[in-house]
Amino acid sequence: MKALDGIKILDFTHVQSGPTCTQLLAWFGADVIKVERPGEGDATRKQLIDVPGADSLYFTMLNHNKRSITIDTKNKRGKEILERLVKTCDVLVENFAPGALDRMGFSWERIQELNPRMIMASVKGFGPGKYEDCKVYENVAQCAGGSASTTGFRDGPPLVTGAQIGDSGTGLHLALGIVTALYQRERSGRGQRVLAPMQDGVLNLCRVKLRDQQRLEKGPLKEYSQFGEGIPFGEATPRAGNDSGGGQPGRILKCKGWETDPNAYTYFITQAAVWEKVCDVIGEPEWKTKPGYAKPVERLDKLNEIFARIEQWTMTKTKFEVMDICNPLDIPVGPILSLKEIAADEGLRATGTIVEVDHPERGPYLSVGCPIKMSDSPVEVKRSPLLGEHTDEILTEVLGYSKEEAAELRTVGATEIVKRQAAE
Ligand code: CAO
Repeated sequence: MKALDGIKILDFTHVQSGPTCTQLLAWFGADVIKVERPGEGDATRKQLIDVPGADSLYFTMLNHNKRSITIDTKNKRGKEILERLVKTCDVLVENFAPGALDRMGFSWERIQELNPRMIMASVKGFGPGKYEDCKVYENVAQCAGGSASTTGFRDGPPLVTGAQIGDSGTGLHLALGIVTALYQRERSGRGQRVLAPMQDGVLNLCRVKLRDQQRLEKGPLKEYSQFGEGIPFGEATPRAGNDSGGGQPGRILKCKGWETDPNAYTYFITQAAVWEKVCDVIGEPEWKTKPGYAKPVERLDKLNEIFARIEQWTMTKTKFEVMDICNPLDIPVGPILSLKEIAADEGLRATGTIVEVDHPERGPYLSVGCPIKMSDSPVEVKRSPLLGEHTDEILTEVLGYSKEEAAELRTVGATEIVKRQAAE
């Protein structure tokens, strides 16, 4: 048994944000039925192609454990099938551009008429307001949600991060909204709308930066390296390079081999509780009691000097040796791992966070499995569906059409989409 066994998801998502959400729900046991356009499907199927003719890694890595049905929802018969799906499913998840679902004839009001228990969950770029009609991709959300202005170095431009906090981050937010709405439905008997705007999701993850914005109004941010460097603060939370975002100062420091290996670095945190051990490890035992160094607040204007000294030590060790020495002493450090190293990590493979999946078109590939582990709801990662692979079984087994009707619906859908494309 899985946590979401028996829950049917009408997955009307595409690209990354929505598919991340429905993939998680599938891993938790929901039956996720991905509705795609005949002939094309999710645009990511054919984006960033590495194996000619096969679904891309972009698609396969975001759509595990789902079933795919192709329906042209712009024709009459397609709309009929979609209506049946709305009546049958518990949740509709979508991340179309604003207004697309209304134009298709499936407004929230219409969905409630068809199925009052339906939970309708959407990702949009922005919430209600002046930007609500905008189309949004990952980096736009990172910029509008406060991340880009606070990422990077003070003397450089704003930076986007590699972690897909706008897309996958918002998908996570949406998944939480959906399961919470399912829980409420148990008691209310009613569905509801769930909206996760990408700007809001990124801002939620940048919460500490809004904390700093307000602290800045009361005085300089003493844990930022710019304070120790004597550089005045402006009006807004600045970019803080690799400074730690919390109350325990930290930096990225070079390790042995940094001259040739771009990832021979470690993160190093001088947590107050282990300051004395840090001093011993780097060979500065007198700093344990020296005025100006002994107490955390006294050290704030000397962080550059302190981290430069720690770096002299880390440069004599590999990033893994730093970990091996500091970890037993409870000094928080972390090697900068490349994706090559992560792909080979035996620990991540053992827990199923890195998985090898087989695919009929592309053969075996690596993917990220479910990052959330539940003791009573195990996850088995299954390959993503081929386009329309489950159309017949969904029409017959889920929606109750006869085999003949299903065969006819397939032809009608295909014919009508060709006609429409010709007309366009
Ligand atoms: N049959 C027929 N038509 C279909 C269909 C189907 N099965 N599935 C979708 N469509 C149609 C929709 O009806 C819509 O058509 P109209 O514009 O004519 O109403 C169109 O396909 C959907 O298009 P879209 O505008 O959503 O797609 P796009 O590629 O132009 O834009 C994106 C993509 C991501 C910018 C936009 O969907 C968006 O802003 N989504 C919300 C925010 C979001 O999730 N962004 C992150 C995406 S991941 O990086």
